[in-house]
Amino acid sequence: MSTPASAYAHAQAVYASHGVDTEAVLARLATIPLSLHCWQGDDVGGFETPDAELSGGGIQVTGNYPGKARTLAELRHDLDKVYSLLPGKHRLNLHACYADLGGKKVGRDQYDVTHFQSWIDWCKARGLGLDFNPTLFGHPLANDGATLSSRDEGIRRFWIDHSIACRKIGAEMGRQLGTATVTNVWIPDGSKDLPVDRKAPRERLEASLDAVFQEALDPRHHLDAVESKLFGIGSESYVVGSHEFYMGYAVKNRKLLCLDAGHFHPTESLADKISSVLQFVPEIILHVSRGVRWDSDHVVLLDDPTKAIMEELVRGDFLGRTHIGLDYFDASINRIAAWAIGARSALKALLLGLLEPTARLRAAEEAGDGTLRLLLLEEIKTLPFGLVWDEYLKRHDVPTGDAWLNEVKNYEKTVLSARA
Ligand code: RNT
Ligand code: ZN
Repeated sequence: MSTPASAYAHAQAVYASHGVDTEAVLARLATIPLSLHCWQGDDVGGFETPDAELSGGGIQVTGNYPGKARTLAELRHDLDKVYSLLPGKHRLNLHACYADLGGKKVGRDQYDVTHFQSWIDWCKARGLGLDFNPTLFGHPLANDGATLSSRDEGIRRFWIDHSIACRKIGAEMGRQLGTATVTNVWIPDGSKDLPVDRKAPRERLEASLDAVFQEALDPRHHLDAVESKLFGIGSESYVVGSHEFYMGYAVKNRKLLCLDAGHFHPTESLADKISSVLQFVPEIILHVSRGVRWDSDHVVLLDDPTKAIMEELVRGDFLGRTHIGLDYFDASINRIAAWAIGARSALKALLLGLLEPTARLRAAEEAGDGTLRLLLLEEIKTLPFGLVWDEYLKRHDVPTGDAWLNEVKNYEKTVLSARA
């Protein structure tokens, strides 16, 4: 259903009465990229071997909805579909296990840019920036739950070499595409049951990271990030790379910190962390996700935690120091729809944040008028935000409402159903 032009004009007038210029907001929104995670398309498997699938690492994809991408070509085809459902220009977030090895067996420690040139070219043709991640899971040398913190020097060396290779690849991606690649290190290391020694693995992890980051890379092409976690499947009692560990590491070494919405106690607010963290680290990455009872990586929704994150980025003027990435994987529903629902929800939350009459709220707060502040926060919730969102989609030639569901259904009928 298309929105009559007068509907947007009405919304524009309502927001203007709150001191918000919707035209300026739509122009700003169009400049903010999401880094779309490649791994929703094939359940975090990658294509290093013909039957690659996620194993180990304590992250878990559930569901077996038909139509999963089986090859790089299929994944790219699916990505094109997803991008066509998103308003604005975005980025691609790639994991090293999506290397284009041309059927050859190559050790992860031997990866170089040639294995990713087809991705760089693909992104260049579409005007997409690239972000990157070494893959320290789904591999025999990660099976005993330790990589960069392993007691075994050979295992540590292998993952250090892989991570070094990935930084070099990331820097080349950033150079060729003319926009810095953020390479994010997340490791699954931890222990299912109570460890006696919590110290030595963390000391080894710090030493390994120092080795990984030894070579300085040009920040115009490349930025380093580290991602913490609270617990995982098989690492319930201890995670080497905890929040305190990486917060300390990032502050000490001027690295970016990656905050994943599923990686904290469920009652903690990720939104609340942003202003603290950005006081001490130069920039952050967000992994916008939705944990349900645990780090389950459900599809992102326009829910209160997501809205609070985006609100905070706007209120604190943090957008210029934040790289917004997505991190969820659901194989129980149409994967393309899952991808697009989550990304569209993140964009909606961002739009809502940008539409907030923050100046009025701030004035109430500064005047010590908590009553007015609360009243306004409630009133804002029923402003005609949906009309502005539809206008944004329309201007970017992206389907709204029913139309977009039809597109996904057509894609399922014509493309996905042919994948046995
Ligand atoms: C795992 C982390 C990590 C992964 C991706 C695939 O708990 O969130 O970011 O989801 O690297
Ligand atoms: Zn994450």
